[in-house]
Amino acid sequence: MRFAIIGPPQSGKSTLFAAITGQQADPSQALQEHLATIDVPDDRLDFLSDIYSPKKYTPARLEFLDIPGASLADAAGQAEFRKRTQAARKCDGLVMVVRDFESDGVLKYRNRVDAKADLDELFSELIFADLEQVANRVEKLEKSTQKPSKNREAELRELKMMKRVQDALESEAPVSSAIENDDERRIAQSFGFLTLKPVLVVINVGEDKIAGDPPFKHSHALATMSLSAEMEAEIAQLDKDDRNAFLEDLGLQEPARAKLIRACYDSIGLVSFLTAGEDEVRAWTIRKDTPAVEAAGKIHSDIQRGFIRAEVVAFDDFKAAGDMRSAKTANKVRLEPKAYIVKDGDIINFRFNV
Ligand SMILES: Nc1nc2c(ncn2[C@@H]2O[C@H](COP(=O)(O)OP(=O)(O)OP(=O)(O)O)[C@@H](O)[C@H]2O)c(=O)[nH]1
Ligand SMILES: [Mg+2]
Repeated sequence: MRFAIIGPPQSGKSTLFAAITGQQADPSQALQEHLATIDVPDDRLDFLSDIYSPKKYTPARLEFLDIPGASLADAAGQAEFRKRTQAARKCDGLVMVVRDFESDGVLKYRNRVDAKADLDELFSELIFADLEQVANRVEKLEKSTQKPSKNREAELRELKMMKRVQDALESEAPVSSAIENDDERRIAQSFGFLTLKPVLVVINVGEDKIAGDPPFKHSHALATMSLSAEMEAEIAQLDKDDRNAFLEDLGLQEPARAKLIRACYDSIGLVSFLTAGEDEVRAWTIRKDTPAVEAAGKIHSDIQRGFIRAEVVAFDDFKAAGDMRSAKTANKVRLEPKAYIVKDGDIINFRFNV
């Protein structure tokens, strides 16, 4: 699962990328895309790890792609933006970064610092880009459905949907607002529409403003966070003890990066179930509402095939009990059938027989 980091030039995207990945930004590579795989921070996994001291520790993972900005102020910049944003079409979600910090050393996009206006402009641009693509598709389908063919029925259905999508975009609503069912979602996804993807907005604020609520929200965004990318990048460079001391000084519980990464994970409908033992403590990524028998298949097809029962304890119950034996004594460990819907944070031991 991959998230694209997009936004106007010099808004702090690469700085945020450095904070997320813990890598140092390399100014000589500022004009390039960067891709990195990161561990999803998970306190539950850390707790289990302290108990089991496993040989292997395997958290859930996400990928982030840092895309350089392009000015939307003129046609050449817009064309460049379209070109650069192609890579985002293959991503599962978007992180939009806009600048809300003052700094004389950083070139001002459009000669101003106006995060809200930058965000509106960016959303409009994504809508235009999708609209262009939809219009092409509609034109093509209108032609092809004139003639009889074996795909005609399916094409007529798609045309109907694409026209609905076009109407939505023309009234500045995102593609996601025009999708009516899973089939349509699959079709729309295959086109990589940008405004179909979940969006998280990051308002890159000055260090004096990190504590407050975000100064504004956008109706198309799933979540909005304000943070200081520069400070987050510095925090990411500290070792664990220094980091905790630093956060405590600021009155923060955790770095904003952890919250952002988890929000990304949630936004695409993913949850984790956990397995724990001396060999490995591990988070497994599944879609929300996945039945136990399918979750078992994530680990191994044999476990899915020979599924008998899932031994499940919710993480919070496990934590309250302190260990597996106490959780069992307290009747917190349940035996669940194939159809049981796995919850985020379930610790599972699958019983199977092949
Ligand atoms: N004061 C301050 N400066 C920042 C912050 N975030 C980034 N900067 C600075 O702003 C400049 C641009 O940051 P980048 O992260 O390279 O911005 P970008 O969005 O990747 O820029 P492009 O890739 O060119 O579009 C750098 O000099 C950063 O050090 C911040 O939170 N506060
Ligand atoms: Mg950059």
